[in-house]
Amino acid sequence: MKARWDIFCSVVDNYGDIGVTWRLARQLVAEHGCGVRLWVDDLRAFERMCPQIDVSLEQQWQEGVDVRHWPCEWPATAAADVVVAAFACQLPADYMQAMAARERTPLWMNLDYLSAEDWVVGCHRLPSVKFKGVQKYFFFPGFRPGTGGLLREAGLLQQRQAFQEDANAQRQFLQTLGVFPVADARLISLFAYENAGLGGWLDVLSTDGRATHLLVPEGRILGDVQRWLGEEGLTAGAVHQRGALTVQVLPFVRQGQYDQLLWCCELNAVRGEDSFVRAQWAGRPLLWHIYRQDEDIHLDKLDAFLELYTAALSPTAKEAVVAFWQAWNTEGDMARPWKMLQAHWPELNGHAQNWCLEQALQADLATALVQFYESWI
Ligand code: TRH
Repeated sequence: MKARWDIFCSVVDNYGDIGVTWRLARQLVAEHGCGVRLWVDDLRAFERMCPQIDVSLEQQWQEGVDVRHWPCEWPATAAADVVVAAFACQLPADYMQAMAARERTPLWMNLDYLSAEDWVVGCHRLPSVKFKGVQKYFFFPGFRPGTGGLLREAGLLQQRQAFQEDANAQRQFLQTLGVFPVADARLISLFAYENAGLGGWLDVLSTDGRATHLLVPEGRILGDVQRWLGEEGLTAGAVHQRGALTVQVLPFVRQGQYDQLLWCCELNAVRGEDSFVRAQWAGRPLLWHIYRQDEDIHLDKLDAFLELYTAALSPTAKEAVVAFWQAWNTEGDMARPWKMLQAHWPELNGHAQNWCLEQALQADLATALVQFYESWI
């Protein structure tokens, strides 16, 4: 009998919490035959990326996953064989009792935040707290060997490659979003938090010798886009041109469609955790807007990733990437680093593909979790 899993997701903000757990839950079902209950406290955030969700239901099946609304009043329920608390969320007290009451205690893990910092390797799979004999473990995703790896569905890179080799498929996909770029336009996707540095970048794109078509899914960066355009109330479908730059607002789409959008673009500006990983699987240069944390500790995480990601680049290409990412994350001047980046584009493009292949050598996160469970029992 395959193991039963309970995954707990508390939506703190935005879409990363549900984005990661929904992806993991589906993969455990589809590729490992696990029985998965996904407990989510905010079905509205879930609905954005999975529109078939019925937010009024306490229980529903979605793509083989038993989706449960995580209610304030916890229902009496038996604990599963494997329990994943995503991003250090606190489990319901009654559920913890149910874990302790099992004849064979469950494997209890905290699925941590993604970081490229080197201490992660030493902490991955270490025991954490204990509750009445039930041991909790840290489980860290990561980029380095010795971490839990990254979420990556089987066949993802082959699918991506076939799509990127098929200009027709890309054109048709973009058309479904209402996107009709002019010939030879540079496609850039822009998913980011509010960023005062955006204007400087858009200025340089609008005066560039090559046309750019900027695709902006509805979200937090839209205010800055509107300010730069001098337009108000932009919603999905809006298209505005300023010089060489066309700005188009897109609807928030399903995760699978968002992947395809990333695969179509020459550069993807992404944020948080899950879109950041998906942009790496796209095999194209990326720009990461890291989630801001108190006392700027996110900047250490940013540096750690940059150190790893740029290790194989030539010194000047590395300098360009570092300058570009740091400017974006400190709301600095984007014009100069953007120009530096252009001078290294072929190298950066090849590097993005190599990085993707290198990361894919590690077991994916879902497989690593299953392997941990198998070695634990
Ligand atoms: O939304 P994010 O900023 O999420 C998170 C949360 O803020 C979280 O609390 C924090 O800890 C974490 O960042 C670091 O960014 P992220 O992680 O990229 O999640 C976005 C999800 O939305 C991802 O699964 C991709 C998905 N998505 C779509 O499905 N369709 C879309 O159109 C877009 C733009 C995104």
